[in-house]
Amino acid sequence: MERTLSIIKPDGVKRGLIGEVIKRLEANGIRIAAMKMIHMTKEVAQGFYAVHKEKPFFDSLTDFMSSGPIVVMVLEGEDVIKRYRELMGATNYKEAKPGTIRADFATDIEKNVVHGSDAPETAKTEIAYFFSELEIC
Ligand code: IDP
Ligand code: MG
Repeated sequence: MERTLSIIKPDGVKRGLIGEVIKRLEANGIRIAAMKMIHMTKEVAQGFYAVHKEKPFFDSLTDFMSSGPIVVMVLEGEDVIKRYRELMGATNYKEAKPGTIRADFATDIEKNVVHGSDAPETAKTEIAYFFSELEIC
């Protein structure tokens, strides 16, 4: 059993896509073990995306991620890190497979609706960034 961190980004929340994303998770047998809505400050977004701090898109990305509420979830299931990344689709929605969340809903390489951890170590760090063990069911 594996865990991963999922975020419905500010564009997804603003555009009314919370239900759509959750529907796809549940339809694919992915269990939601924790969920909350938060509005990150710029500093919290910078901390979350610290691995990207040298990237040219870091400032714009952290402005975007702190521009409105997000839904953060802990997902649980067998091989869930990879399975959820497959449901999300490629970072660049233009390269995402048809039927993935990003292919269907992203409008921009930055505004791509969802986040998902990319490996077991990052999943662990990212989950701990938002949730205490008591909040995970
Ligand atoms: P991921 O979300 O698919 O794991 P990462 O490379 O970790 O992709 O990048 C984190 C986020 O930064 C992306 O989801 C996207 O919102 C944004 N991003 C990535 N590459 C670019 C870019 O080239 N221009 C603008 N934003 C980008
Ligand atoms: Mg990433």
